[in-house]
Amino acid sequence: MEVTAEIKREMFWTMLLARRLDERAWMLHRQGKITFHVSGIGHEAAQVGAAFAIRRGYDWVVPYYRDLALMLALGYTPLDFFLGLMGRRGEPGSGARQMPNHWSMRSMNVVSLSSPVSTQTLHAVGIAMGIKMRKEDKVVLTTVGEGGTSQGEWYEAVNWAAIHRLPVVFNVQNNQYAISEPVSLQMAVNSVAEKARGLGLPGVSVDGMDAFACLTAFQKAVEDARAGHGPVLIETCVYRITPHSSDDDDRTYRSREEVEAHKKDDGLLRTRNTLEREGVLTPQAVDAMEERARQIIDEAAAQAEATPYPPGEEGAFPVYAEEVRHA
Ligand SMILES: Cc1ncc(C[n+]2csc(CCOP(=O)(O)OP(=O)(O)O)c2C)c(N)n1
Ligand SMILES: [Mg+2]
Repeated sequence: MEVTAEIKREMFWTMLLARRLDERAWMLHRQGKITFHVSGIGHEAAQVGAAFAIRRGYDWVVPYYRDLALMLALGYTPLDFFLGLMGRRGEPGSGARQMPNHWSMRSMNVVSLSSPVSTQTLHAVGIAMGIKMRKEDKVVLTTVGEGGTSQGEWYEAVNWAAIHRLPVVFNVQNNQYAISEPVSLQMAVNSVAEKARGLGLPGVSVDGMDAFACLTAFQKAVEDARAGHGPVLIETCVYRITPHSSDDDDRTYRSREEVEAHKKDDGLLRTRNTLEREGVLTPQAVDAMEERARQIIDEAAAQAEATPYPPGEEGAFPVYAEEVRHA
């Protein structure tokens, strides 16, 4: 697929919107308007590269909590995001009963994750098994952090997908930390891609700050999986610029110098520079996008804040097929 100037601009816009939304979430947290935020800052380029490689709305997506940019590329809206953060009525995934960032979107074949890390990898493989049994040509994209690949579930799922040559693209967003735990204490091999090879499927490591390198890698993996050649693992090497979540103080386990160095080589900046150099974007066009993002975010945040909390009775709905009333 040719990556036109239009597609490049759309990818950049999605990354920019994700970044500004995420920054607003941190601000809302500091203002005491939300209680928790888990951030995708630093992961956007890789996520957008993945999202633009699949047939959106046709293929299945089983994401993890950092995937704000991925979800925006699938049509999740800033209002959806804020309703989740603020726990307000009408949040599309769970009616505001899930934690924030436990995305789901029925219309786009996005399946919600459970909070125990890596369990979504098993769900993705189950869906892929169904696709194969029905002889469909759909692909499942699933994401996880590198720490999640230490879980037993991860090995079970990837092993099964390799044995049965299931149409899954496993994306591991390796940001070098699982909360405070550095990658060197998560694995004795040099990369997650190496783990994949040990389980019998191709493992590719790609620079996750380079949105277009990611797009190319995911396009190839999706094509192979769709053609029936089996699963592929893509490790996107990113960096989590923020603390793990709003409950984490990352000063206790990594230096400020390390974080600052990564900020200078961030995927959003890099994409902007590349596109300006190619003449696909001008500084004026970026300014206009910034203004548009600010307006969209202001409106969505205000709308979410004006939305009431769900009434207590909605707590059990639609968990049960029929309304349950307690005496
Ligand atoms: C089974 C399980 N253990 C521990 C946790 C708590 N926890 C939530 S996120 C996280 C870190 C995961 O790190 P990684 O997989 O590298 O993803 P990242 O957050 O870095 O993107 C942990 C330990 C959990 N949710 N589930
Ligand atoms: Mg990690």
